[in-house]
Amino acid sequence: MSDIEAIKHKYLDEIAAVSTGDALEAIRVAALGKKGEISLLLKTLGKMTPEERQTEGPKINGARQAVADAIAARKEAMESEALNARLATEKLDMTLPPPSAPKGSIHPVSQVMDELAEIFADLGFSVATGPEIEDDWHNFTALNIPETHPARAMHDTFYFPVPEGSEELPKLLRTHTSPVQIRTMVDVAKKTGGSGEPIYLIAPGRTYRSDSDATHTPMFHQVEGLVIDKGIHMGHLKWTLETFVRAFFERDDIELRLRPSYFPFTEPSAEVDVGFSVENGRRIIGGDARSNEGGWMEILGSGMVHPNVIRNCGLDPDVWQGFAFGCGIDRLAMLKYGMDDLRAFFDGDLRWAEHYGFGALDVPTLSGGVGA
Ligand code: 2NL
Repeated sequence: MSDIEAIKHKYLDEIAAVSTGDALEAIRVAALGKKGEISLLLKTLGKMTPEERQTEGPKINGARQAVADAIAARKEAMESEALNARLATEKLDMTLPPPSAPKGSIHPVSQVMDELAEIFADLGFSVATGPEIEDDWHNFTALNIPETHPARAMHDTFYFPVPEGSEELPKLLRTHTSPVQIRTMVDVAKKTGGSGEPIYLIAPGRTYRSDSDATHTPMFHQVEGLVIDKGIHMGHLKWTLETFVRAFFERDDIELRLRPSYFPFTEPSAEVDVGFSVENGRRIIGGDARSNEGGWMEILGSGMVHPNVIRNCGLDPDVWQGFAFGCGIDRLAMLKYGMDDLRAFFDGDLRWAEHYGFGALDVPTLSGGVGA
């Protein structure tokens, strides 16, 4: 065996025996590095006679190529061995149960809003929304509550600061969702050039009053309803509210009682009570309100839209009449689902949300029972 053959085989043996990347790299440097044994042999070619070069050149180059190929092959083999070793130890057991993922739930207020939308959609009402930061005109003036009206004091309004020297009335956080209906009526009047068209809508959303105790939070939710059409009267109002309350509490034996009241934006105005009774020691909405344990509970305010309000929005009150009502959503949720502390609604305690919340797929439907 020539010297070159011997050198080649020495390296091939070493390469076959090596077991780490570092050791393989050391062999590469010793054989093929700048001062490697085979690299130095290649440099001797220059000093040879052409005849010698003819025979030695292929041998030396062949040895260099063979060693380089062996190193590459060994490297690839070691990498796949390492991968196989990892695959063997890091095997996933697909039969193990997966770790449980935290699951969100639908807040009772959102659930009730969805139920309201479902019930009123069935009666031909759409859902309207609007800004929570309002101006004085949409929140008060248009609703027949002029600047000096005592009803303003009843609202405990949150006002925004006014820039110094400005003559403008302060912006405010809406104290009810009525401005949404005002905006709709104004839009309809504009769109129809004052001639008007029927309006059937509910406006659910956040409202704000500077009030805080066990039954009041500074932010709360309200739903208002508005009907504007020709020949609308109190009978339509009472039927609509009765139908709504029976669908919402999912009982047909719920009675309503309308009591005369006062709101600046309705005339006449009525407070609406629902009858309750006691079943199995628990107070429930519906049943015989006139029984010993029964009684009446106020849940809504309502009335015929004041002609001034219709006129303020650009419609003719001699042509268009309507009714409106307002109701606290948080209170509806408490009554239906048995929560007793309003403040817990907005504390963000996940245990409360988990206990009272609804599954994402518990979509209210009339056929399934809106609260199913
Ligand atoms: C209550 C009373 C009520 C209205 C809200 C209304 C809206 C327009 C015109 C006329 Cl745009 N009225 N809303 C009417 C009567 C009562 O709410 O006690 N809410 C909790």
